[in-house]
Amino acid sequence: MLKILGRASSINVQKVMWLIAELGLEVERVDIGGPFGGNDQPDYLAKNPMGLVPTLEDGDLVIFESHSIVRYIAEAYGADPWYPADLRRRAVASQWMDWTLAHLHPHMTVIYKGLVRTPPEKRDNDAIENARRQAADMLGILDRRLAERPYLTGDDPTMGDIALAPYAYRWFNLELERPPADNLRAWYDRFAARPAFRDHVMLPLS
Ligand SMILES: N[C@@H](CCC(=O)N[C@@H](CS)C(=O)NCC(=O)O)C(=O)O
Repeated sequence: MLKILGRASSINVQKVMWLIAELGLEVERVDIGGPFGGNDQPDYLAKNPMGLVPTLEDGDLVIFESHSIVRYIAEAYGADPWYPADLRRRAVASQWMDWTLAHLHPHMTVIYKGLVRTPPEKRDNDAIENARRQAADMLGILDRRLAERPYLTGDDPTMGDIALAPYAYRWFNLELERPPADNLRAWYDRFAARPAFRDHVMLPLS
């Protein structure tokens, strides 16, 4: 059985758990990180030297980095469309996964930590506003992409959407100014109707 080490409130754990649920796989998840701690312990650091979550254990295979875990599970246990059979669609899905970590995640982290985990009197409002503008620009790119197709690579969701859609949940549910993005909203609404997304991503923001 797959084992995921990481707290359910982590967006990177959520991506992995959402995919596992979509595939109907059995999994054991252990609360590590955040208020649960444990990620600074030698046994955890031996598995994930970054001391971050998630970590996947599948038999004697241990890997960290959420998008690598998503790619592995999608390929090892999934099938088309999550891990697209078509090489070109797979490359595009992979491209969006990398784009997410490089260009969206850093801004969303500043916004999320600022608005959810920092009391108002201690917030760096300039940093939050700067990150909001940059995230809005990135999500504008996504919105234009989604004008042409219902999901990132075409008519079906893939591992690329798994990596990205959890940020849309946060974006649309935090108190912040959002430029119009009808295609992004329609794409997000499609996931919000899926039980697996509701169970693993649409959790209270904490
Ligand atoms: N690039 C890594 C980032 C992992 C990461 O930053 N995880 C955060 C939670 S989203 C973490 O472990 N924070 C410390 C903690 O939870 O104690 C990945 O995608 O897995």
